[in-house]
Amino acid sequence: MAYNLTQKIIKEHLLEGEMIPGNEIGIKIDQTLTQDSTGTMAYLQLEAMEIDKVKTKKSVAYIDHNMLQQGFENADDHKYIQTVAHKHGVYFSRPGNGICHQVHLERFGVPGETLLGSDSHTPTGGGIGMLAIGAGGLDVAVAMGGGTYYITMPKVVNVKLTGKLRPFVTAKDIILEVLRVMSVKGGVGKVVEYTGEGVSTLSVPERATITNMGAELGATTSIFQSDDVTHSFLKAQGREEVWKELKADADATYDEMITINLDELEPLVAMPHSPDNVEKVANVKGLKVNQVCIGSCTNSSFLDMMKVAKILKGNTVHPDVSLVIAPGSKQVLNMLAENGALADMIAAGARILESGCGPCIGMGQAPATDAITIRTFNRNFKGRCGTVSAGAYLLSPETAAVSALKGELTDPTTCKTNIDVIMPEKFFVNDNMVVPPAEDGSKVEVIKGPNIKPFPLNKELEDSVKGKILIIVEDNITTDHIMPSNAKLLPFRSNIPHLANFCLTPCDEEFPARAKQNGGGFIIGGDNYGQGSSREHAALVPLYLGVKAVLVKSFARIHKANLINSGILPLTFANINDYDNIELNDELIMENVIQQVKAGKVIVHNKSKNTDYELNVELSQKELSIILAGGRINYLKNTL
Ligand code: MIC
Ligand code: SF4
Repeated sequence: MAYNLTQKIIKEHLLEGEMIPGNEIGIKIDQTLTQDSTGTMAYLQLEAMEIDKVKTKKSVAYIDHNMLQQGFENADDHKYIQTVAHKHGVYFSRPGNGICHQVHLERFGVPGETLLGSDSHTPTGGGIGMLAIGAGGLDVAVAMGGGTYYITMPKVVNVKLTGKLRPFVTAKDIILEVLRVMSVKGGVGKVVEYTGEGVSTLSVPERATITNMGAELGATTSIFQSDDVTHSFLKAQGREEVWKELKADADATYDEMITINLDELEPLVAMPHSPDNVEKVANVKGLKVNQVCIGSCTNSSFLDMMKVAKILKGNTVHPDVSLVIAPGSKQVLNMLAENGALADMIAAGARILESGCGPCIGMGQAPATDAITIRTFNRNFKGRCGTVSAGAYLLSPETAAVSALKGELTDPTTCKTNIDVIMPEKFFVNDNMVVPPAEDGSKVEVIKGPNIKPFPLNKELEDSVKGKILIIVEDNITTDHIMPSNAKLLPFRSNIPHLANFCLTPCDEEFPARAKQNGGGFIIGGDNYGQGSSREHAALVPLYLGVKAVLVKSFARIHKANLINSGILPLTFANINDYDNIELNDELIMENVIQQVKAGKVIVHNKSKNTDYELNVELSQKELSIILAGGRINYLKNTL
């Protein structure tokens, strides 16, 4: 039988289930990664599971998100993660070493292995042929403990790349085109596998830009073959020995097919406020720009930075523009410093930021009121940059750099500079910012400062569930809406009670107070509810506020898994028109819940309107047990 690459890797890691799309499968996880903003919860959960030493081939804890030390909170989190990692067999990537996905690709990723990361952009690893999946912290903690990871066997979409990119048309434009075609919910339940002659024209960092931003499709992950290009990249990283060739069988089949002709692709831009709101740069050119941000896990490689430096060299950033640049890793920054490219950037007026997420997650550099900010990042949800009235546009480093000089959105293909960059035969390798775990963890003391509060635990599912509708939200609500993250809130990722005061406030300022007043209740949502980040805070905080069930038209994958792990019932309307017949403060009652949930359908009575709704309960057998137990931790305790 012929297999595509996704199926091959799944088959090699399959522990439970049948590889039929839609079926639940359990796979073995080889590697994990965490970052600091989701990591504290993941390690608190690892500790709660009483696991002494991780059982993966490699687990790495990165510090890259929560980097503005305005108070003791970040520093507390970092200290906790460093000590808990040291104790439990996890490598620790110190602040300054770079963004988790960039560093992992450079230093740790292995073609053909599975990687589970507590960050939605973990699929970056697909750029070197890993099956790399984003998940909530608890799922990652379970995987660190050697537990099986459960997913729905995905459909596989084949994106066939033909031709070759023209100068100034980039990998970012490829993924923006895929987003234009598939939309932010088009990838749910699917893996996107890239093939075709265009693949061999793309370097590993370019492939990683594409798989990284595949997260915005809602896809389980995205993947490229491991070939000569991958070999050269790993060789240049001094890691040739981990390379192996991997590709789909010649007669492999796919569930869907999209073809993109790279010869014809043009520079693209995602307009506010969604990554799939894609336009040609040529159609929006001339837009006055106030801020330009270059970096993030999508576009901060050595290759990207060199192209930017070449465009900036000998020029000056437009007087009305603030240009900030954050190289993705210490490796990248070091190489730019050594070859003079950093000096070119600084001379042109770029403001150099440390290697981390920075403005991408609103950690500083919030734009001015009503400002236009153009970014090489992957998300432009309203308010994510820190300024609700700002308009954020997503585009390539080339478009960003050319526009920073002009002061307006500019089609980069009009630029005459030669920006050819040859991939280095040897990257600068120095892993001195990675602390290996202790030989004997039993002697290591884990330090928990006062910012680190316990996480909430649910109770067994009750047979009668009632409460009020606390909020009704529209389609495509992101976890940035549910649990906003910015410079003010990110330091409190280990403090659920504090975060609770901000839950869903971008949609309704009154939500936290209403939830507290009513002792909890229900959330009503539209399609693709919970897209975006993997942060399980978007489930833990509603749990803390007493939310019992979330009733929506459809869910995004990771958020649904996080709700289940928290023991919150994820329900979908059998008849989506019912969504229109519900009002804020309506009182809902579900009786005989346990039996109904087991049967896969729940009748919800709306007491205020004296009407009934039918809701689907789409859970695997295992998820059902987790929901009945009141969440994953209770389930694990019961099964041990
Ligand atoms: C993001 O890009 O939204 C984040 C911040 O990296 C999140 C993780 C988090 O919320 O901490 C993600 O992508 O999962
Ligand atoms: Fe960090 Fe932004 Fe990447 Fe999330 S998307 S990991 S915040 S750089």
